[in-house]
Amino acid sequence: MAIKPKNITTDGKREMTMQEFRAWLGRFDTDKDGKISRQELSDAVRGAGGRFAWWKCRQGLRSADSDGNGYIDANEINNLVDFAQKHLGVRIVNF
Ligand SMILES: [Ca+2]
Ligand SMILES: [Ca+2]
Repeated sequence: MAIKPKNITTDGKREMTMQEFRAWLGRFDTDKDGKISRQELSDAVRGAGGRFAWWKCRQGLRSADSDGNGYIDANEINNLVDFAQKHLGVRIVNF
């Protein structure tokens, strides 16, 4: 899946707003249920470069999934921001 990088910072991170981040994550919601499952998150990580260990993904899911149902839903996407900035090569900017 080709992601067109719009803004790449000097350290190689992709800058996006929270809105863009949600939209970007939405592309990985392959079954369109509005939630990011563990599998979908793993695909997202792979799409972002693929050099990250599976357990990191699981860790990210576990820390972001505050109600522990195994899915990142719309309210929990905010929790993913930290993970994404560390492991997905993105930087969330506020406007
Ligand atoms: Ca889904
Ligand atoms: Ca959840």
